[in-house]
This record gives sequence, C-alpha cells and structure tokens, in this order.
Amino acid sequence: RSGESRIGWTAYSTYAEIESFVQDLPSINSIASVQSIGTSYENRNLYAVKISTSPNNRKAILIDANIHAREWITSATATWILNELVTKTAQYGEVLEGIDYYIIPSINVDGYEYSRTSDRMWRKTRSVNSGSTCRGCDPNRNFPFQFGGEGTSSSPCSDTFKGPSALSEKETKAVADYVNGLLSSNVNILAYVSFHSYGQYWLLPWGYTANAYPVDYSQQLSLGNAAISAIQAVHGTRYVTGTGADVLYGVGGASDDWAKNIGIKYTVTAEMRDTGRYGFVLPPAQIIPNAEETMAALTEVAKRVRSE
Ligand code: ING
Ligand code: ZN
Repeated sequence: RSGESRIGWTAYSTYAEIESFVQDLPSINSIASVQSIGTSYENRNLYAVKISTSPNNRKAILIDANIHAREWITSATATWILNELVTKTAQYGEVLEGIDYYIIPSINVDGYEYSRTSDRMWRKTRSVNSGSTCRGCDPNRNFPFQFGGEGTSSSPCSDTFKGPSALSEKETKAVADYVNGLLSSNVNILAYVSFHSYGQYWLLPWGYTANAYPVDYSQQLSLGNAAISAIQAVHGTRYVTGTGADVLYGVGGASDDWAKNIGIKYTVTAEMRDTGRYGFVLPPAQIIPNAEETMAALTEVAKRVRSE
C-alpha cells in the first residue's frame, strides 16, 4: 500500500504522488483497474480508474476532477473516494452495488503542477498559444457544446480563453475520446459529475445560458436537492443547487453540458468547499471532511442511477 501511505489526505499531493497512488490501486483491490487515457501537453500520463465489483458492464457513473489547475481539493477528493472504495469495499454497498465507476482523478495535470510550483492561482492548461506569450486555455470552455458562447474569451491571456478550437487541448480531447469510447462500447453512463471548487454549488444543466432547462430538469433538480441534503447531513455544509447559468453565470464549452448534450442523463458541476474564506486555498484539514460529504452526495447519485 505504498501509494496510500504516500497520500494520506493531510496534505495536497504532487502529481507524481497521485500517479503512483493510482497505479497501485489494482494491487490493493482487484475491483480497480487503471487505464492510461492519453498524455498531457507536457507529456504527463492521464489516467482513468474503473471501479467495478462485477465482470459485467453495469450502469455507470463518470467523474472528472481537477479540470481547473488551482482547484486542488477536487483531485484530493477524487483520490480519497478511490481509496475508500478499494480499501473499505464492504462498507460501500450503497455506492458500489450494481454500478461501475469511471473516475478521472486529475485531468489538467500540467496546470496542477504549475499551480503547485509557480502560480497558485493558475487555472488553465499550459499549452503554448500561437501569437501570444500567454499560455493555456480554459479546459472548461474547450468542450464542443456551445463552444465560444457565454462566459468565454477569445483572448489567450484571459483565464476563460476558450482555445483555438473545441478540444484543442490534449487533456480535454483525452476526456472526450474516453467518454465517447465508453459510450460506443455500450457502457451505460447515466451520470457525469465534474468536480470543481469553490462556492458549494451543485450546478445542473444547462450551464450555457440562463433560463434554459433540459426536458428532464425536474429529475435533475430532485437529485440535486437530495445530494445537497445528504451533504448537509454530514458536517452541516450548505450547498445551493440550480442551473450553472441561473446560479452563477452562463458558460459555453463546459464538460457537464457537453456530457448532457451527448445523452448522459444526469450531469452536474459540483463546486466544493468553501464559500470564499479560503477559496481555492482550502486548508488540508478540510480535505477529508469535504471528501466525506462529497461521498454522501455520490451515494445519492448512485441511488438515483440504480433506480433508472
Ligand atoms: N466554476 C465553473 C466554471 O467553469 C460553471 C462554473 C461550470 C458554471 C459549468 C456553469 C457551468 O467557471 C469554476 N469554479 O470553475
Ligand atoms: Zn473550476
């Protein structure tokens, strides 16, 4: 259990630590399998972990984390969840029964390392933009649904730069190819959860513009309400739910709307702790409490997916 001991969740990990943690998971428990889903702009490996207690494909939940570099709590939470599921499998029947998980614990890995070593508030990828000295695109404006819409910028120096084209970034392309590959091999992904911080919001589709709702919005909202009640029951943390655009601002090219648009029923952007006291620089002592309440929300997603 070398990977587990290297993480511990009392501090934020380097990507190298996250990588070895992920690689060790199958040796801890064969319910985990690890797949490389590509490489980053700076050639780091990108991973997805499948957690399944059955040899057959079942209903599935997909999670992406750390699309934004400075949102460190998101990969810490994703790795904590993975560790719980592989080391305490018997305790998580409500989560694991009948459902497979596909978890991408850290996707903007170059940005994450840059945020750790050079600029704590870095958000974007680290790709070079032609004709500019400013680096990176906002990966959560780079997906091919409402690309270039509200809340996106055409300036490479902006924190919300959409990129030269949809899926221009190796990291977003890796996610899209992976998800599309699963769907075309008949994996029944019924929920897509994108981990972000901060603000304590459970953001539903559509996020691209205000006052726009998918036809099944009442179901999205009832799951959102169940999830935020479950979160509050753990440590008293209060979330707000509603569409991303109604609650915050309209965003084109985000991963959650893209996932909804390709037919995944339940999609959400989960904006984790806190509401601004520490913001992105959430103290490491809050990693485990944040992860525990997120697990409670995920349990609600699992219950809903199972009943679909
Ligand atoms: N916030 C999200 C962002 O990408 C968001 C908010 C996502 C709004 C999706 C609507 C839809 O800007 C953070 N913290 O990244
Ligand atoms: Zn974010």
